[in-house]
Amino acid sequence: MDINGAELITRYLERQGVTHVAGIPGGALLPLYRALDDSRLLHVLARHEQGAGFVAQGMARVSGRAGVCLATSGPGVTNILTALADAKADSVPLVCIAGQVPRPLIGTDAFQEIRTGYLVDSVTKAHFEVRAAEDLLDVLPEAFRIAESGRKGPVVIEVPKDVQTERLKIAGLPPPTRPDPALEPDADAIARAVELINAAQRPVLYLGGGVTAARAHWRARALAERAGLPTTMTLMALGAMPYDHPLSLGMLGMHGARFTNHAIEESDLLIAVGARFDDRATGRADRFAPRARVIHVDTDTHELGKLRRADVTIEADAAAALAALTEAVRQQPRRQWHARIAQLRREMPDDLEGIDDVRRPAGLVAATAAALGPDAIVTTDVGQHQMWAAQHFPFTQPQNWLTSGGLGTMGFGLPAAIGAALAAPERPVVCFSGDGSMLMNLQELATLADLQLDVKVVVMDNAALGLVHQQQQLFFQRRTVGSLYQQPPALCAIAEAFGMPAIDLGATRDPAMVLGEALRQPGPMLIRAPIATDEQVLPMVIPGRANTETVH
Ligand SMILES: Cc1ncc(C[n+]2csc(CCOP(=O)(O)OP(=O)(O)O)c2C)c(N)n1
Ligand SMILES: [Mg+2]
Repeated sequence: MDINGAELITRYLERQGVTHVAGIPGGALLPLYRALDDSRLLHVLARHEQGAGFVAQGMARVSGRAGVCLATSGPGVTNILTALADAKADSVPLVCIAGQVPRPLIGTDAFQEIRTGYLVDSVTKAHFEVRAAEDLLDVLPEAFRIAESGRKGPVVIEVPKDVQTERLKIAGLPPPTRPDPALEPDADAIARAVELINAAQRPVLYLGGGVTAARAHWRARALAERAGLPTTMTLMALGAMPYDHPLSLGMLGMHGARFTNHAIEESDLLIAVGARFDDRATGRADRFAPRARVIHVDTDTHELGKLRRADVTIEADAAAALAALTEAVRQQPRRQWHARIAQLRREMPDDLEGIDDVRRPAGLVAATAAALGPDAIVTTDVGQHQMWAAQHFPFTQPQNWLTSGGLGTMGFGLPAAIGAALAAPERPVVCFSGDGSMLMNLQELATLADLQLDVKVVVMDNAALGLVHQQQQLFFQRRTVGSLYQQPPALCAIAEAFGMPAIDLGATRDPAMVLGEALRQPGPMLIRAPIATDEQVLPMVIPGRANTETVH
């Protein structure tokens, strides 16, 4: 067949099963956009390349397959960097196709020329600088293989404009790519881990985002139930164990429940699966689970022993390792340990203040969850609202929870919600945002209005960069520099100006009823929820201290 480089890209993406590409056109990508018009691929026109990157992330986090985004050379690439870095930090599979100036101009400071490879190197799993159309035959499958194999992540393919128009004759398209087979665990390591689990008196299963990424949550539940393991989750793994499961300890770390952090403090064995001992989860590392031996399961060998020495390391896919452990461990009721945890839970009950009042953060999250039901997909931005959603939304499925955990990127929530709704059009999607984060990718309201997706954006408006404000109040002598807004924007009027309906819970006498009605209405909606500026996310581990030292 006789095609050009751009057509080769679109034909391959179709073959690979890609349905949507999110991006913004520009000079260096126009041949590819010409080819899109002849393809079955649906183009999602974002309003900023960072938004396009997060739309692709939303699709990827829900579907488990690589999301695809497009950015033109120069400013398109610099704009999309944050979304790539975010995908790297949270191990989200992405393929970003970036334009580049024509080959003869590379290295001449041409219009919109940038050294893409140099820029993206530290925030991607791999990047390819294509210099001939026929190289795409190898690069395209390889990019998807790398993005979706092992520890997933973002890959950039840089394609000069004249490579997109270069004609070539090919016998056929490369076949679609499958990820590499999952890494199987070493039998000796499993045997040593099983011995430790069987002998432990106070074990805790510690699940991270790797369990969600591997869709291994049901295997984690099976192991926990067989071996009687109380189970805690990082922010990234919420839902891996349903919130109301008797073995669930909920979230650990900086804003985790106190009894959870205390249970970990008392544990004699930590079984970490797809978790990387991030400082937000561990608090002061040398005081995290100080009496515990450690079994560490991860598909990425660089994580094993990186922050905490492990007694047994298992380099393997989470699902495969959990299956092998479940098959071999002894069934144990562990009544004493469970009784001790129940006692800790009674002594340090969850802070449920405001849970029945939609004008308070906890109540707003709980009422939203009740109205949307268990199938809802939740995205968040970054700040207090993110932590309130994490603490109070009753998660039962980890792939329903999309949050920027590793990089903590304000502006993630809205475009990720758009991507989630594209990947799962039959499901309700809600984005919990903050008045600060909302402004970081506000322009994507236009994308949402175009697409008319069933996405509700609940903005907790506290006229503040609340999480920063809280830390200044607690730890910086109340010097609230730069965290309070003088002139809060009229968010509902803004949404309406973008062509979206909006309601203000602050302008009604019955916010609970209005909220429920708004959430049940199909299509997009912005819901403004005024929140008192002095509301705090509690408990909170004092920065730099052990997880048991909290403000609460
Ligand atoms: C892009 C980016 N810039 C700065 C920060 C630092 N930061 C973390 S939370 C936060 C405040 C977020 O404010 P808002 O979205 O209103 O959420 P709130 O905490 O008020 O609920 C800031 C500035 C960040 N996480 N991301
Ligand atoms: Mg705020």
